Amino acid sequence: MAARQRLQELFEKYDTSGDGTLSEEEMAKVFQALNIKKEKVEAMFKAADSDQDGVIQVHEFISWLTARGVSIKILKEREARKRKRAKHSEFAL
Ligand SMILES: [Ca+2]
Repeated sequence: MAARQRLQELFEKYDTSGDGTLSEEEMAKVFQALNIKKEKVEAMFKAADSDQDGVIQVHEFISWLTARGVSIKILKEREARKRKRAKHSEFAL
């Protein structure tokens, strides 16, 4: 699967409200997955929100992760671990 498509899917997964953007609340989950410290979250969010409208659009999300050299790999591994843990849950994503 192309990296971009993978990131797009990731975006959609974290967009729990399904409104096509990631709010600060939704991004908090991304930061959590990346083990970003709480005190850095605000600066990180601002860095990602390049048009500064207070939400992260999909292109912002993709270019932010790409610019950070993140870590589809890291996220993938974490996802895989999470999936393993959630294996027996009927509602696991
Ligand atoms: Ca934005």
